[in-house]
Amino acid sequence: MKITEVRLRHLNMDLVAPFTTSFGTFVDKEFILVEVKNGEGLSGWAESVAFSAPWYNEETIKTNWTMLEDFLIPLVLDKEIEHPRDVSDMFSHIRKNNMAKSAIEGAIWDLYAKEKNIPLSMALGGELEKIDVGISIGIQKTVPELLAKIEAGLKDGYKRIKMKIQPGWDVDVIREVRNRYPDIPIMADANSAYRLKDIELLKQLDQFDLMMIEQPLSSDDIVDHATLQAEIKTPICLDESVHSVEDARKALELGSCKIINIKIGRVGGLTEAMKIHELCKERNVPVWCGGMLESGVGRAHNIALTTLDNFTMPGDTAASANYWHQDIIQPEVTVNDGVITVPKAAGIGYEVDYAAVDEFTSYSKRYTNK
Ligand code: OSB
Ligand code: MG
Repeated sequence: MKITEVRLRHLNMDLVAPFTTSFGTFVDKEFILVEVKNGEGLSGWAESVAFSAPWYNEETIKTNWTMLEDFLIPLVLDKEIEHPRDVSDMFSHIRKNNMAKSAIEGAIWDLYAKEKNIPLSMALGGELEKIDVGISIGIQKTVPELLAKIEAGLKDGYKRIKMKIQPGWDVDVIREVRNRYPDIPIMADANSAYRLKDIELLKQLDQFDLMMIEQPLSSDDIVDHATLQAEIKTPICLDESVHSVEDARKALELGSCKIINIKIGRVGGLTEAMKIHELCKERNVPVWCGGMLESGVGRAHNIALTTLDNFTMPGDTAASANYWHQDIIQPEVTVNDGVITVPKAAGIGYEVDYAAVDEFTSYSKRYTNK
C-alpha cells in the first residue's frame, strides 16, 4: 500500500459533562484527527489521544503535531508499505512519542482494512462479535452525585463501574458505594496519586472486594507496584506504567500487577497493543481496553482491538452519548445492556461524518510530496 496524502486536523469537542481525574479536569477535548489517503479514493482514520497538557504522559497535541509533521509523516508518505504491522518498525529509531506514532499507525491499519474490504477487527485477527464494556466515572463534588452517576451507569447496563480516586476521595467514598451496592463489579483508578508511604490506606481497600485498583503509584513505576502488590489482595492493574510489550514483560516478571489496561495510544499503536495482548494471553493475565475520552474514531479502534480473545474484562469504551452531544462518526457508538455489537463494515466500520468534523476543526494541514 502507498500513502499519497496525509491530512492533520485539530479538533475541539465539548464533553457533555466535566470529567475529573486525580491529575485534572476535562471540560472539552482537543485532539488531532489523522486522515491518510491512498490515491484511489480511500481514507484511513485515527486520532491521537494526547491531551492539550502533559498530565497523563509527557505528550501534548502540539508535540504530537510536530512529531507527525517533522518525522513520522515523511517516513510513510509515498513509501511502499507491505503491511501495517511494519509501520512500528519504520518508527523504531524514533524514541517514545507513542501517541503520535499510534495516531498515524492506526490510520494506516484502517486504510489497509478498507483496501482489503474487511473490518479492522478481522484485520487484527479478532473474532468476538459483541464486546462487554464498562463505564469510567470521574471524581465528583459529593458522594450523592457519585451514587447518581453509578445508578445511571447501572441502568444503562454497563458491565462494571470504574470510579476515579485520589487522596481525600478514596476509602470513605468507596465504603459508601459498597454499602449502597454490595454486589456490583467496581474498580478504582488512582492515576498515580499515591506513593508507597500510603500503603496502610491502600491495604484498607482490600475489604471492598474491588475487581482491581488501577495505577495506584507513580506513572513510570514498576518496582514499588511490585512491593505493593505483595502486600495487598486487590489485584493491581497497570495503565500509565506500561508503554510497550517489554514494559509489560518486566512488570509481570516483577509481580507489579495482575491485570493490564491496554491503551493503543499509550503503547505506540495497534501492533504493539496486539503484542501485549499476546504476551498476557500466554501468561494467563487478563487485559482490557482503556479509554482516553476518544471521539468515535478512536472509540472504533478500541472496539476493533477488544475483539481479540484475551480482552476478558470489560473496557472503558462507553457509548458516544456518554461523552458527546454529537460524535464525528455515523452511526455513533451505542451500548445495549453493556454490550457493543462490533461493526462489520470495512475498516473502522463507522463512516466519518465530514460535516461534523468540519464543525469541530479549528485548523488543518495537508501533507504531500507534490
Ligand atoms: O486513566 O483511564 C484513565 C480519562 C482520561 C485520562 C486517563 C484515563 C481516563 C479514563 C476515562 O478513565 C476513560 C474513558 O471513558 O474514555
Ligand atoms: Mg487509568
